Amino acid sequence: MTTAKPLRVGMVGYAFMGAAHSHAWRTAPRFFDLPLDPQLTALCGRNEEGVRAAAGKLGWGSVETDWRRLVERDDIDLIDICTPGNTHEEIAIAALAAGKHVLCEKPLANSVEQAERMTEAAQAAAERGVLSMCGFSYRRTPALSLARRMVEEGRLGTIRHVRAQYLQDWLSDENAPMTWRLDKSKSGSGSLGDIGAHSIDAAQWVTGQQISGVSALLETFVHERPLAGDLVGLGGHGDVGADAPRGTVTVDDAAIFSARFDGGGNSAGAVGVFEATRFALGRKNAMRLEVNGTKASLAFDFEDMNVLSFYDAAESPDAGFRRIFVTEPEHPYVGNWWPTGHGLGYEHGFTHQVVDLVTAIGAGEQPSPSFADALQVQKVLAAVEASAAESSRWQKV
Ligand code: SOE
Repeated sequence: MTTAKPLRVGMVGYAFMGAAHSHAWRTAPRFFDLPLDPQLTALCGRNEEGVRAAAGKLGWGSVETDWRRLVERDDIDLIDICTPGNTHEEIAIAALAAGKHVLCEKPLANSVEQAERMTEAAQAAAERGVLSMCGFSYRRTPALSLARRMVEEGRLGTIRHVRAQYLQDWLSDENAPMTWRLDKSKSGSGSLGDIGAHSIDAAQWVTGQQISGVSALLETFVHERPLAGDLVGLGGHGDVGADAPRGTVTVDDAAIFSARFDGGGNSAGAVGVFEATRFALGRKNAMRLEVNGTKASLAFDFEDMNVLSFYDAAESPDAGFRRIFVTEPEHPYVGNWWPTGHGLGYEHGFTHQVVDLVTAIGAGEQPSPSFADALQVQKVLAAVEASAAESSRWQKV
């Protein structure tokens, strides 16, 4: 039984991310020594029947149907925001003002202006010891954490290329029903902000360089989709027929852009190519990153997430890329789980996110990624949308 002081969590939202975060809050203190002991104190959702059922299933102690009530409760120390992006600003700023730490799902907001106000509130709150983090969980996949460690140790030399793809296919079927992720007023953008944001954050974090400019193309392949009654999540195929009433898709289905990086202040900036789509038929959750340096290259594919591929120019040329199985105790986070070779999954990135957040709060230090880090991602998203809107640079062939 831990002697650590409780950290009483109130979470808003209980769909896919709510389930992943609940698992992380429950599991983190069982596998890692934390300075505070997370408690799943209250779950909030607008639909009372739904949130009660979710609280029972996911292990939350009480329920609320209005996030404003949750934020005011004096038995809550941290607000975890797992709702669509159009609600992030209001909830986060109110929570910070009420002295609650905040974990906010990605992307931080649906616009740079919202993200700037959130970052300002977070910086003011930090001066009062109230801390915040944005949930770019892929950073905490052990293989990507190892990739960053290798770049920081100089093992790749000067970075020349970044190649980032996030490929899913759950909307390839033109009759896959509407979801909040396809409504710009809720999601802010489509593939770009939902999955492209992960690639932008991971590329900047692994290389230590920030994107300084982009040239982009956005595409929407399917402009109308059947409306489904109780659809939740990724496009859960409710029993909608092709003749159901149809709603208008107001976001991108695919985002493609080239990027310049700033060099991280100490070397020539890398160049990058990014792709995010939900129409890569056959690719289910292929979050991929390849970094080419002057001394070595690395490559990661989330669909083979326990492996980091590594090519070292110092080895004999016929050595080729080797597969580092990132399951050794000295690899990031791995030592707290299973013996070598047993592997981890998607949910472990969320548990590691809780571990790092709670450790930072316990130490009174700024968690990473901060809202300011997430604001930088938001600026890249906005630049991609602005570039894609200016077709003037597009050279017809
Ligand atoms: C849907 O594309 C989604 O659930 C994203 O919203 C998540 O951030 C990603 O981790 C998995 O795919």
